[in-house]
Amino acid sequence: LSGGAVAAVDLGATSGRVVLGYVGHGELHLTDVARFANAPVRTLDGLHWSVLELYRDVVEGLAAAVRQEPQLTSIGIDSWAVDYALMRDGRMLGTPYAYRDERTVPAVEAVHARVPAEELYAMNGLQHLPFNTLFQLEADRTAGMLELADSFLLLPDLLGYWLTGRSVAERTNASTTGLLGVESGDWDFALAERLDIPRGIFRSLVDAGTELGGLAASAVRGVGPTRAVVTTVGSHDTASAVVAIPASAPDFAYISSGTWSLVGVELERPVLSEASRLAGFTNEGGVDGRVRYLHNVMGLWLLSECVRDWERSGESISLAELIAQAGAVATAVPVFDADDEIFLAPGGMVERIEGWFAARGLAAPASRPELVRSILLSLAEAYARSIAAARELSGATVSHVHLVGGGSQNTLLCQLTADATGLPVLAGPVEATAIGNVLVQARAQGLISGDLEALRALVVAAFPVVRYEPRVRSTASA
Ligand code: ADP
Ligand code: LRH
Repeated sequence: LSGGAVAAVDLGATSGRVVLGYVGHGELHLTDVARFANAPVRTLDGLHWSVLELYRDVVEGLAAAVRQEPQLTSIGIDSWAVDYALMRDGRMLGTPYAYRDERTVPAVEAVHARVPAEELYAMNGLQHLPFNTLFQLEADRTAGMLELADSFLLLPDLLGYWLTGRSVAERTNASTTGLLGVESGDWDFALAERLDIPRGIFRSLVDAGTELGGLAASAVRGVGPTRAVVTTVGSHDTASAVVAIPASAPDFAYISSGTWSLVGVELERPVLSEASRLAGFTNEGGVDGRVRYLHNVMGLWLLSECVRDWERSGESISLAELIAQAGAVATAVPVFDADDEIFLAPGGMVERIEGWFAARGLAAPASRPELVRSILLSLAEAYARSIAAARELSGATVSHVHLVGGGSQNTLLCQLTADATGLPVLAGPVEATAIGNVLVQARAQGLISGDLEALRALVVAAFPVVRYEPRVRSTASA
């Protein structure tokens, strides 16, 4: 094992980054190379991702990485799940939709009419989310777009294709499509046939840690000459985040807290019971064949959309100040169901939260600090419910909670989570996703070795966590 440098491209629904990771000789060290904003664009036909802009940002970020580290060995890409581009003869057909687009509303009904939700869960093990890829493909099918396509590529696979010319389907992210057999880990062609999705559009599956090859000439023009190869990682961002949980014992629950909050446990085998389906638990594919048994909680999206509302009216908002003010609220605040699907679409979040209370004849939070506290408390309670359900449904033992991602910087959220779960919360690292991305490609390239526990031991040593103990609950702390 020689040690060396790799680049992680991590695209979140609100921002993307390119990070250099130095790995080897027992060390793990990350430095930021580029950060860029990401937001969907609404056009006449719906909500889309600006993927060309993302690709340009990625190429510019990689160019900076190669300048900084000419000996760069490898590049790995992860992003949010489920979204894809339709392709024909190597060309992208139209601009990919963003998962919050509402075109899947009729598609959900159409899919369930062919394959009832219970049956679907037995096959794919996924929490029902209206944007799971199979519903989006149904919307494309009825729009006549699917018949034009010869393949579909999830977004990290699309970027990997543009960089190398090789088109594959990385397995962790493929598990979020709803078209991967939960037991087999392979495309479920029988299910696809029932949904009239042509077999030919599925690319070959590869595991995280597969070398795709060097950069295509078109990519070298932007990145510059490099010997680095593109290596698949847990290309579903949550899969990469779970790799980098700084766990030194197996009895943990995790919360990957960013735009979404993904709350659950790691298992060796899926849980496919009816109770699990009804509780909204997903069995996503993890790196090294682990199962990410988790529930999608609406996440800090609730807060960032409120901030967007306030900023739209010309105010400039400091997140740190908002959190400090919410922390100083001494009276009890009301909580709402952070899981309610009414919060999925963008825009008008303050009004929608107030509307949630009004629809139930309840008083909404009376001031902005109270609203922010209410959001964080509602999230903490949703986390606690999900962790309790994960334990009960899977039989997993949980003695503490790891909270990673951007949300781990929110000290109030971390404390409220400890209080609501009654468990110690270990917060950090903030960049767990990029770290997991770095570790998996570094292992594939022979810079490090070992199972997930060995990789996590490196994270434990390199990224100290902040510990929050549960406080005894009182009205004033609610
Ligand atoms: P994603 O990968 O989904 O884009 P991140 O893991 O980057 O999400 O987390 C983004 C979230 O982290 C933001 O919505 C914000 O609420 C939170 N966050 C970012 N910076 C801070 C900070 N300094 N203090 C508290 N919260 C923060
Ligand atoms: C988090 C995430 C999550 C998916 C959602 C679409 O970024 O990948 O795991 O459910 O985005």
